[in-house]
Amino acid sequence: MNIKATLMASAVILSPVAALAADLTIGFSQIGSESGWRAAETTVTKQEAEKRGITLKFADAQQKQENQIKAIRSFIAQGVDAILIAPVVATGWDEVLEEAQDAEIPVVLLDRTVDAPDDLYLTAVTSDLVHEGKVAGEWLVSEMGDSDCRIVELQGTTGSSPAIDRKTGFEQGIDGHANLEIVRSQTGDFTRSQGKVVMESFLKAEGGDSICALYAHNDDMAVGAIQAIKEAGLKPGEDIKIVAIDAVPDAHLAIAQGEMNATIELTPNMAGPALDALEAYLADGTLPPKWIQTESKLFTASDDNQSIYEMKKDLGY
Ligand code: GYE
Repeated sequence: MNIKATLMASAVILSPVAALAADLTIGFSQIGSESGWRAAETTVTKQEAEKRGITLKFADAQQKQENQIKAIRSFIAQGVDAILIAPVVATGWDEVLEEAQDAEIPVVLLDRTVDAPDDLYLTAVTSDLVHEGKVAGEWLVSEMGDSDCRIVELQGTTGSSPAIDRKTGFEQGIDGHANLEIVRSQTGDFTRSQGKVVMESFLKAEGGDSICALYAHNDDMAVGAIQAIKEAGLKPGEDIKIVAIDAVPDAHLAIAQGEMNATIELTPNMAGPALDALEAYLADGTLPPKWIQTESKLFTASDDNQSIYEMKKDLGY
């Protein structure tokens, strides 16, 4: 039903944007549920759509790009009004984004970016992924001073923009401090289980006593690594310093318990800014900036992590 018919039929006169939102159908191609943060993003996205009266068609790709591409093509065939994509990896999107463009369906990227011309999407709602890594590196520099520190790194999903950018940023953060050295770096695919397995291999290869710090591209891998460190008879947060990213509830709990040292917050609410931009664009063609940046905040033991944990634990992580 077109907007005018909707307005004429409705007894209550809505604002144009509210009326528009009440009639929108949006497809959301979500990566999967590899981490607590991703689960929270899904929860919040569904809440933000419901708040606006938007019909959300949700597709879980189980971490596979081919499933995302299939879902996007299905959304196009259904004639949705817009498409949200959290792209699992950075490459391989040009063709399907061109198909959405040809169908005049605007696309908004959530939490990750793609290596494609930016005229193929309306905007990207993400944090500054390089900055997050740099903040983590600079925190470790401040923590270690002139002491030598052999670092192991758990990378995110290979080929994803957060894995690429958070690595780059961390290296920038420790640049110029020769006493800090990354001695092992491997993907844990953003999951707790893989974080534990890879940390076990690091401990076996290096020997627990020679590892000073862990930098994990997300908290879930860090939480898995904490288990491995404990099982090796070491004290996480003391024998091995741990810094990660997301600020999920369990990271705040681990910091409160002295088993982790720092995390950088990533808001799970990328959908709010995304849907605001889409509603404005669909209402009157307002073009948003190509990048809508979300905040990044460092949390350490000096914060009231127990209270933050209590506040965050029921938010859908
Ligand atoms: O840090 C992690 C999730 O794409 C930035 O993906 C996001 C990352 C987030 O698996 O928990």
